[in-house]
Amino acid sequence: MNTPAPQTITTAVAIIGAGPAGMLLSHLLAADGIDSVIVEARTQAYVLSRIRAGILEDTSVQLLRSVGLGDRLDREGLEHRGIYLQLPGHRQHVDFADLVGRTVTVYGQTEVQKDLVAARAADAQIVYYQASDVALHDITAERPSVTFTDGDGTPCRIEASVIAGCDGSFGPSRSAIADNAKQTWSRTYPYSWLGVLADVAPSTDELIYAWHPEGFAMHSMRSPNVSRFYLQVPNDTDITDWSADRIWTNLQRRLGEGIDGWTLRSGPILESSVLPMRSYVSAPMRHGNLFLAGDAAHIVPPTGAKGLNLAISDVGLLAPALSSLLDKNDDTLADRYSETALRRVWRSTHFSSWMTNLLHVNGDPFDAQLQRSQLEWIRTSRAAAADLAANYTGAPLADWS
Ligand code: RFL
Ligand code: PHB
Repeated sequence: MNTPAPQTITTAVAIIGAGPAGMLLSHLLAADGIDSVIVEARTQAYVLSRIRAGILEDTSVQLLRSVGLGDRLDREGLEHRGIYLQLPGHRQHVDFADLVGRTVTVYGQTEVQKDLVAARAADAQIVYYQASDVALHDITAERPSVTFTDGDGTPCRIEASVIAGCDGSFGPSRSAIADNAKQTWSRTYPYSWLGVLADVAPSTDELIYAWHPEGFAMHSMRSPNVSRFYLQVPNDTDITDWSADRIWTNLQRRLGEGIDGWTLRSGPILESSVLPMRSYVSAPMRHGNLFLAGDAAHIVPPTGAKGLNLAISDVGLLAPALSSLLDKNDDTLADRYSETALRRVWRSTHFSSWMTNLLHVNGDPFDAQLQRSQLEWIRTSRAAAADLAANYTGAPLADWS
């Protein structure tokens, strides 16, 4: 039997991955009149239901607003002027708005993805969901291509001017760059997070990050009616060992210890899972005509709330670079993309790692004293608090160009 000739699709930018990086890149390119086609391994329903990040930096909010994605975000997003940092007996508010004049917004990654899917119809973006055998070819040639089998089993080939690898940390894009053409750095952490989504109104007005001798705990939220919690757990934790009762008891103890009169509201648990923590950077973020963005190039532990924001800022830098390359044949920004994006990536990598080391117990009593001292320092030194605030809220993209 003859193998059928692949169906050929021609576009300017072949994007691999319909996560926030891929979908937003396509939307930003469409605003500049640049065509793109997205290839995604999963179904749309699966992509829209993944519970992940929940906090948008000021820079991310500004970027989403500037490209018509601000309506629901402005209506439903919860603007927070700071966070609470806690030691047993002390809950301290770090007021970002006062310290650095910037805020953050609670708006789940699933909501950002829904807005991007809604915008897709207007952009006439094409997304191939449930694609398999996705492979990149000729990434250093003038016309690279991507082959895959679509959801109906038809072999397809996208011919493009450039490929954007937005396929997360396990996708094929980063591996398409030969080992001798890239450098990687990584760190694993000796603990994980148990993440819990609960159908209950938050018991706090802003996020609580709590250091506790039994392990870090965090109270986040998704909306006025839905709360998100995290507990530090050992790396080999089996989720079935954590009953609802055990989860609520631990959250109440770690989040409430010594805080007079504060109680945690509990409710039905909608989802719970164990998330390992890793820092990872691969450089450069461009090889020939392949550009990497988001988790395809870097992973941060979630403590600093940077993963989604880095995906957004990468494509905020990449879209104008590709537009001037493809529209005006001007490669100045494209040539600078990797260096510019990596400066921001390393800042967030440092901050995420620093926040993680500050708040998680590792069994070493000396480290515990250093952590307590640093938390005390943030409470008493405006300069230390302002440093945290500047990093947490993120600098404007223009500051990195
Ligand atoms: P994504 O969101 O992983 O999207 C990549 C897309 O590529 C698709 N893909 C492929 N498509 C075609 N062919 C292939 N062979 C493919 N292989 C993969 C995937 O199906 C997916 O749709 O990466 P992107 O767009 O760079 O966005 C990055 C963010 O999603 C990520 O940084 C954050 O969600 C990280 N993260 C969290 N960040 C936070 O700030 N706070 C959190 O609480 C938080 N929780 C999380 C997280 C990441 C998680 N992952 C990746 C395991 C919880 C989890 C479980
Ligand atoms: C979340 O709401 O999922 C979240 C918020 C802040 C973080 C990490 C996760 O630092």
